[in-house]
Amino acid sequence: PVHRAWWKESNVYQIYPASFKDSNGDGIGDIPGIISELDYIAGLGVDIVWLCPCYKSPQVDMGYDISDYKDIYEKYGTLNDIDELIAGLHKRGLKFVMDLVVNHTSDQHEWFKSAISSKESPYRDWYIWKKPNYGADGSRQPPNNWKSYFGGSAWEYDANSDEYYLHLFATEQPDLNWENPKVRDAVHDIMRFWLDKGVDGFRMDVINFISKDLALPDAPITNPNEEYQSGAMFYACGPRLHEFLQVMGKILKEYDAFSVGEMPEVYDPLEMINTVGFERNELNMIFQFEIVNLGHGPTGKFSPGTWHLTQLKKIVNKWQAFMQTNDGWNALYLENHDQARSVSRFASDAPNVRKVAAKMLATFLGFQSGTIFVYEGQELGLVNVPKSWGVDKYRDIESLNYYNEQAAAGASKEALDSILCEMQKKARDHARYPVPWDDSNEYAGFSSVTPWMDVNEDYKEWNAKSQINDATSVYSFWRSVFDLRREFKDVFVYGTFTLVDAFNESVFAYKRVYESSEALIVTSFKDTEVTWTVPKDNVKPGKILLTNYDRTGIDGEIVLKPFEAFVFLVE
Ligand code: TEU
Ligand code: CA
Repeated sequence: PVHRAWWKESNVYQIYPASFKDSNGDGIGDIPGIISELDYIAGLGVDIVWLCPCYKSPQVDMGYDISDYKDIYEKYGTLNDIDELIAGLHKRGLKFVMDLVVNHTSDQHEWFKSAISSKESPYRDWYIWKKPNYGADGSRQPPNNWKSYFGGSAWEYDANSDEYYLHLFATEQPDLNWENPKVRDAVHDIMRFWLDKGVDGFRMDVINFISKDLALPDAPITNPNEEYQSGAMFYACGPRLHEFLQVMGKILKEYDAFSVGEMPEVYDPLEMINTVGFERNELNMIFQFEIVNLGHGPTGKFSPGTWHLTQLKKIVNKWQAFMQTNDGWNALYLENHDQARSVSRFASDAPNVRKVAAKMLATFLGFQSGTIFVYEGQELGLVNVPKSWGVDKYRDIESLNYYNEQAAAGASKEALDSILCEMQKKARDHARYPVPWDDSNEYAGFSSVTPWMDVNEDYKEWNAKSQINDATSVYSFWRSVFDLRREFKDVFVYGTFTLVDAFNESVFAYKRVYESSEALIVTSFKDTEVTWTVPKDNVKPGKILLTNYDRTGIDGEIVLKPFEAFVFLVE
């Protein structure tokens, strides 16, 4: 039987502090701006807010490079603002989850500034240092051939000590050495600091990277055109991961705290089931990357790639099945601050269909088994930035490093245009433009001055104010999804999941069953009409619970309109 728990029945809203709302006219979102919109957030019908990192940081990677885990980035606010945010959420019956980024720190963290100052520093082995390799020609080389996610080698040379330090991400994000018990104790102390302040849990950044193969061996050449290779098989899900997670899990259990682990480079749910098995007391759930990696090309995210609905069905079916049979739990998401807008990416942002497409994706995701995560703006049906934006309007280190690295390597104009084309589909920037609140000024009511990143020009029609009181809006549709999950909790939260008409290339249909309760969820991923026959063993009496058009019933053969979606409850 599936264990019941409050975090299985909760819906989560993710906030990116820089882009949510600017309260003090400096063009940057901040915590008081979030506090000013708590009724908007609570009105959506979510139960938990996850706030991306707001700690002290030089902002090389938008706060995922932390220089003080116990203080707040001054442009976002103060520790008092956090206390006020927690109180405001708790008063509305919502919980508050912070982002725990402990695979690495900023290079400006006190620990690292000490570590790099001398080999004798007590903090030296809080990080991962290795002697250089030397080529046949005597040239100095990094300790292995691993690449960083943000370009170049994953190793940075420190001439002062003639050693390299490891950074899987930016050079300003040195990896912590989790083999060192002092590092683990420091992380446990940070967890307790926030849990004691009333924080209800954590999203844990690349948490499956904390245990690495200590030999740090060269990776096989998977991409012959690249100088450096992915070392993921040696740093993802290493030998001591479950040991480290079980210690953190005990602390979380003490507070009945929420936990979701971000786990890139994981494709085998069985491996991860061990992490989220209910009785294992490690994490409540994990973010896997198989859906959001659809459309990535053979040489990485910004190389052309395609995806098909049958691939999506295979992935969803695998994770739904594993979590059902191993008493694990899914974190269900299509967007976050690292992903492009799902309407543009998995459906269509053409003006005449973007609204029904947004509702179709809400239906597709919203009735699966797991905890639903909605990213700021997804509830409004936001889409990618216009194709008219040049590279100069992009802001993200991942996008810009890649583009500039290719340009510096002499990529042709066609090659660079192709990269910009892929950025227009998949860059993290699409999730980071300011949330449009209204059409009160040219900054969509996000700020009174030019924001750190341009607003999307469609804000006049697509903004919160125009949706919150419109029963036909995407915002209202998401609220209905959450209301129905609560009203029919047994079938939508705890029911079984079965694909219906699994080989259909246009329609993603699935069934949820819990004892005598049964629901059929049908979503068309086509921007044209599609004729679809309800498989005969699914033709049963019942009623439409939710539709993104005006469907009133289903019989054997039906014509689905572009991106049509509905939920049918058998009675
Ligand atoms: O992301 C981890 C991660 O793997 C992403 O970099 C992902 O591979 C990439 O964004 C896909 O385009 C986490 C945070 O969510 C991300 O914002 C940080 O940049 C990264 O870790 C480093 O902390
Ligand atoms: Ca501000």
